[in-house]
Amino acid sequence: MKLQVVFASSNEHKYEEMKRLFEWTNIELLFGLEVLPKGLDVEESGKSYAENALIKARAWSEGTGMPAMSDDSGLEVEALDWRPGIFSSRVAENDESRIRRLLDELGRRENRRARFVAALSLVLPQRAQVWITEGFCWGKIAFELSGSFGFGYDPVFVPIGYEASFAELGPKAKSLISHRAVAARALSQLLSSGGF
Ligand code: ITT
Repeated sequence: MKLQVVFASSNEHKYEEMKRLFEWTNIELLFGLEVLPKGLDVEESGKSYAENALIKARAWSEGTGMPAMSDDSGLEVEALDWRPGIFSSRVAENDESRIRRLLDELGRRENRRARFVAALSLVLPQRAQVWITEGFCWGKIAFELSGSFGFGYDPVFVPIGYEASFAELGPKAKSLISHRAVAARALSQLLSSGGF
């Protein structure tokens, strides 16, 4: 039987990606808002993705009494001194204004090198265990938006080796090469090497 794990997030897009990434493992991810309909207001006070991921997973595990998995992620842009980074979701109210702000700040700058980062944390209270992994995906910021798949900065992020944005490439490409996919593979490898 699969182990039921609550996904410590109110971001449904992230949940859909994570569910797909863990489908073949012996973990069944349940969307946080379906387990706790009012959600949890967790202060992401950490100084790194890993710290914030752990804060979220711990809070949801305590709030539900279940094992919990979280994702803390962000976009880092070289020409902006690697901002917005861990503040990626907090720089503006919605995806559209976050992207507008990013494109305005970058202007016509030629250096558009960027990377997505994701830290995943899994808290297993019954075993008193905590697992954390990190994944990166390098690419560049496009001059304009394109595509309609995904969420967040996907319409302006072109992964290295491709000529289309994540929002054009869609879920198949993301589940192979995204920061989240890399971190998810590392986590499932760790779990299987730990006899999970
Ligand atoms: P939870 O904390 O509830 O999980 P959130 O959206 O606030 O949801 P984060 O604090 O981890 O999540 O912020 C991540 C932000 O980074 C997210 O809002 C996007 O703007 C961006 N981001 C992360 N992964 C992304 C991806 O795969 N595609 C596009 N943008 C992404």
